[in-house]
Amino acid sequence: MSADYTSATQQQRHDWTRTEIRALFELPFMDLMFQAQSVHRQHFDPNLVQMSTLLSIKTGACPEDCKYCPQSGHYNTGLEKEKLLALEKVLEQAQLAKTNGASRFCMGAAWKNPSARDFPHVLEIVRQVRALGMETCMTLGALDQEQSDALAEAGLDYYNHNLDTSPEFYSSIITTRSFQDRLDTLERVRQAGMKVCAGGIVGMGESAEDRVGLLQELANMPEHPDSVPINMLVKVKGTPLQDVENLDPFEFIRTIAVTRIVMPRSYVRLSAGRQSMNEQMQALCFLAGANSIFYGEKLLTTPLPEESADLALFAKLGLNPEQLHTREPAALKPHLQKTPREQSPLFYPVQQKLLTETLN
Ligand code: SAM
Ligand code: DTB
Ligand code: SF4
Repeated sequence: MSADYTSATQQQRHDWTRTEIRALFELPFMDLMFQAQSVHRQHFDPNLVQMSTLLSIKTGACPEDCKYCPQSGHYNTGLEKEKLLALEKVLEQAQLAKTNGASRFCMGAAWKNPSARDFPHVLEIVRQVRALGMETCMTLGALDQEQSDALAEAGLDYYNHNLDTSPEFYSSIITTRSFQDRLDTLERVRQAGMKVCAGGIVGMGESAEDRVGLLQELANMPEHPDSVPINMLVKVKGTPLQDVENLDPFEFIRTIAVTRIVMPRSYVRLSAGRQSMNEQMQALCFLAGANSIFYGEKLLTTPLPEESADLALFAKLGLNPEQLHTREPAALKPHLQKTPREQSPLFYPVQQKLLTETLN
């Protein structure tokens, strides 16, 4: 029988062994879900979900060769490349995201690292998005210490930089940088005082042991990442992983549950791949301890579920979007509040504490 990590006295640990993490993955599904939900309830309101909206501020032609990525310049995915977006365009999208109920605006650029030429523009984007009253997140590739400090100074709240997979599988997926390079950037981000967003991708043909290895690396960093995105591979035509075998959905749900247990206070994001998941699978991910999603029209280049579909699911489950800096439900715009379920006498009225006022 594996250890029970549900006790309220469990501290954040940084010494997880692979044997312990493997044992969690191998628990009977019901036992794993119970442990994950019990841990989740010690630290979070189980009915609140943090919502982030993504924008690609520089698209395609990336010099890195990540085998999963539609934006790598090494593969022909038919993606339309775009230069770094003008400030006004970014602000327009950030305002829209805020109006639609997102509390964090995440901006991604297909770079190996930001250039000296583009960097001042990036800093200005951070300052101005922040002035709209949203949390800011960026993912721009590798950073040196000076760049990390400047981003923190400009007011960037989160930096996203994923470990993606286990150290031993890493070079089968990416050859243009190393696992250690990723750890080094994350350390600089932490030194600069920004919050860390770091997670990975599953469903790339990795072994079960690689999923164990990824979670061990994340959990044993000097501090747990504040936010841990767990991406299910979106198979994009033209990438080397376009035909990789599907991962069993239960294996994905188990990955979310184990992430919740080994990093009990981190936001666990049910990240890429939701478009191919049905409502029941997403509900099991929330039950396993996921409490954050990407919400909006698209991820970076691939589509997300319709916003109305997400809100309909939230209404069915009695989930609410989390409001910025508080762990209170957010006030949704009235046009987003009515769902078919609420209007139908066929369903029980699930208590969803939606407020009536608008966000602005
Ligand atoms: N270029 C920066 C970097 O790699 O850090 C930022 C952008 S990159 C697109 C951010 C993350 O998106 C990757 O680390 C990866 O985890 C995820 N990602 C990219 N393509 C994906 C795909 N097809 N399916 C799932 N996740 C993906
Ligand atoms: C993360 O872990 N996933 C997001 C965000 N961080 C930047 C990106 C997912 C990208 C999926 C493929 C695309 O849309 O291009
Ligand atoms: Fe470039 Fe990031 Fe895509 Fe890798 S994941 S190819 S670094 S945009």
